[in-house]
Amino acid sequence: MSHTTFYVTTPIYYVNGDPHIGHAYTTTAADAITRFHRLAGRSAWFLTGTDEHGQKVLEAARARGLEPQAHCDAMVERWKAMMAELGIGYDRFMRTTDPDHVAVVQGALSRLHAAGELYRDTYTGWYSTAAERFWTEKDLVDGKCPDTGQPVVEITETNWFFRMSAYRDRLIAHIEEHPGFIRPASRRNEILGFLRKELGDLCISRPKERMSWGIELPFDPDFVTYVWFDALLNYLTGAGYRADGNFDDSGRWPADFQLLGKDILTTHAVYWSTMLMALGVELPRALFAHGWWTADGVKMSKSLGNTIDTLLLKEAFGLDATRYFLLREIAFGADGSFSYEAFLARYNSDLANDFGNLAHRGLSMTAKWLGGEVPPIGELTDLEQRLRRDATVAVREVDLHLGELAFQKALEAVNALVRAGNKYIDDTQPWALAKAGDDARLATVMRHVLEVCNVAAALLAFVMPERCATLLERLGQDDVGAAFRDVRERARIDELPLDALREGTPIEVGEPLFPRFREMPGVIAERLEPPAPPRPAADPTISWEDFAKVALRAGTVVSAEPHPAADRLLVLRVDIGEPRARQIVAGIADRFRPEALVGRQVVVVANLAPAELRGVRSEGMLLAAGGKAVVDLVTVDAEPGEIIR
Ligand code: ME8
Repeated sequence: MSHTTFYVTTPIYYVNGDPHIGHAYTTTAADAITRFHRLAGRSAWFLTGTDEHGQKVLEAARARGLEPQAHCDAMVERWKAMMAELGIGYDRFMRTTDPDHVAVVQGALSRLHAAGELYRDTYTGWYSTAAERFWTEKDLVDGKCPDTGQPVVEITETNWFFRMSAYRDRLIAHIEEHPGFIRPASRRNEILGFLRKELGDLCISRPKERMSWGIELPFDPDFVTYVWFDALLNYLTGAGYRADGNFDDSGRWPADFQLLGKDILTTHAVYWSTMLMALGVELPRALFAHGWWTADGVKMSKSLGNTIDTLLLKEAFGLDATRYFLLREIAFGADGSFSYEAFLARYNSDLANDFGNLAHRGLSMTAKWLGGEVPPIGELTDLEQRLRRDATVAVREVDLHLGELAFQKALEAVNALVRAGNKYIDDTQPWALAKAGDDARLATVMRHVLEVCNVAAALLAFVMPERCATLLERLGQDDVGAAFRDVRERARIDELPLDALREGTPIEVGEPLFPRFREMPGVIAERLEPPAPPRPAADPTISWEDFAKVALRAGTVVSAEPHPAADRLLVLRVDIGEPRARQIVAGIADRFRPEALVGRQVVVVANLAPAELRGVRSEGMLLAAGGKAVVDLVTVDAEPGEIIR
C-alpha cells in the first residue's frame, strides 16, 4: 500500500472534563495544516477524537453518578461542540469506544500475544490515577507523581506486559537516523536521554476486579487493556488499519504529522513507536511536541482548573481571530503564557490595524475613485517591483515554514507583506493621485493594493477560513482553493503573484473585516481584575559598553528541584549549549512548581560570577518579569547557547 494522503492526528482527549484552550490549540493547529494541504489540492485526512477508557474517565463518571458509557456519550457532545465552534474540519472523530477501534485493539493484542511479545507477571509499583500509569519509587517527586504532582498509591498485582525493552536499541537507532521524527529538535535529545538510561517493559493491562472500564484482553478475560495501549492504536484505526493487521487502500499510513503536547511525548515516542515495531508497522514520519499554554507559569489543565475557555474568546473576538491568535502568538514547540491583554493587543495590531485596514483601504478607495472594479495595471515603478518581490517572498516563506509547522513564522511572513501593502499606500498616496486626476497611476496603485489583499487572504485562509473567504469574495474570487493555488503557482514559477485578479471584476466594500476594539470586550472585561498600579519612574540610563558586558544566552531547563535548605529557591540545571548544563539557583519557588519548568526555554545571564546560595552553588541567573514577586520567566524560542542582545 502506498502513502498517498497527507495524514495528521491530534491526541485523543480524555473525557474527564471540559475542553479548554490547550485542546483547542492542538486541534486548531491540526485543522490548519490539513486545510493548507487541501487548499493546495492535496488529498488530506485529519483525525481527532476522545480517549474514553481507563480509571480517570471512570472516576469522572462516578462523580456524576453515571455509567461510564453514558458519561462518555454526554461528554463527547461537548468536545464536538467545541470543535464545531472553532471551525475544525476533522475527517473522523474517533471514540475509543467505537466498535471498529475495539476490534483493532483486540486484533493487535491477539497477534502480539501469539508472537510472544506479551507475558504475564506480578509487579509492585506506585500508581498515579492522574497520569494513568505506574512509577518506580525513584521516579517519584516528593512521594508524588512526577508528571502531575498528584498522590500515588502502592499496588501489587498480576498483569500482562509488553516486551518493550527489546526494542530500545532499534528505537534509538531510528531516532538517530531520522532527524525529523521527533520535533522540534530540542525534544529529540530529551527522548534519547530517557532511552539511554534504561527501558523496562510496559504493563498493558488492568485487572478487571480493580478497573473494568476498558477493552477486554482477547486472550485473558480477567483483564482489560491499559488505556494508553488502547488509545495510541486509535491512530491506526483512523488510518484504515484493520483487526486482521492489514490496511485498507486509503493510503494514509504512515502519518505525516502526529501533533501532541510535550506532556505526552514519551508515551508517543517510546510506547507508540515500540508498539508499532512489534506490530511490524512503519513508524509515523513526525511526532511534533508543542509547548504549553500556561497561566502564571503553570500549565493550564483540567485538573488544576486554571484554564481559558476558547469559546469565550470566540464570543468576544470571533472565530478567525481566535484561531489566528493561537497559532501566531507562540512558536509551535515553545510554551507561552496566556493573557487577554496580549490577545487584544495582537488582534488590534495584526488584524484590525494591518490586515483589516489594508483590505478596507483597498476596497473603499477602489469603489470611490475607480468605479468599484478591479482596475488595469499600467507602468510599474520601483515601488511596485518591490511589492511584487515582497509578495513572492511571502508565498515562498509560508510554504517553507509550514513544512516545519512553524505557524508563527508563516503568519509573520504574511503580516510582513500586509505591512508592506499599507506602507505602499502611504508612499503612493492614492488620495493625491485622485485629486490630481492621474487615473492611470491611481489604477496601477489600487490594483496592487487589491492584489496584496488577494495574496494575503489566500495565504491566511488556512488559519482564518471565514474572513479570508469573505475578503476573496469581495475581490471577485469565489473559490478560495483556486485563488490559493493560483498565487502559489505564480510564486513558484516566478510569474508574479500580484497579477492574479481579473481586470474589470466588480469588487464589494462591505463592513470592516476586523473592527478595532478600543477596550476589552465586555464578556471578558467582567472576568478581569482591576488594572495593575502604574509602573515606577524611568530607570537611570547606562552606556552600551556597560550593557554589552552582560552575556545573555538562550537555555533550556533540563531539571528542576526544590532547594534542600530554602523554600523560596529552586535548583535548576539549564542547558546553554555548553558541554555541561549550568546549575542555577533561582528564587522562583513561590511561582513555579519544579516539574512545570522542565523543558522551558529561558534566558540566562551566563557571565554572572558564581555564588553560593544557602549552600548550593549557582552559576548564572535567569531573567524574569516582576519586581520582588516573580510574575513570569522570560522565554525565548532559540537553540540553547544562542546569543541574546
Ligand atoms: O493526554 N497547553 O489527554 P488529555 C497546550 N488522552 N496543550 C494542551 C494543554 C496546555 N495547557 N493542555 C492540554 C491525554 N493540551 C491522552 C492522550 S493520545 C493517544 C492520548 C493538549 O485530555 C495537548 O495536545 O490530557 C495535550 O497533549 C493534550 O491536550 C492532552 O489531553
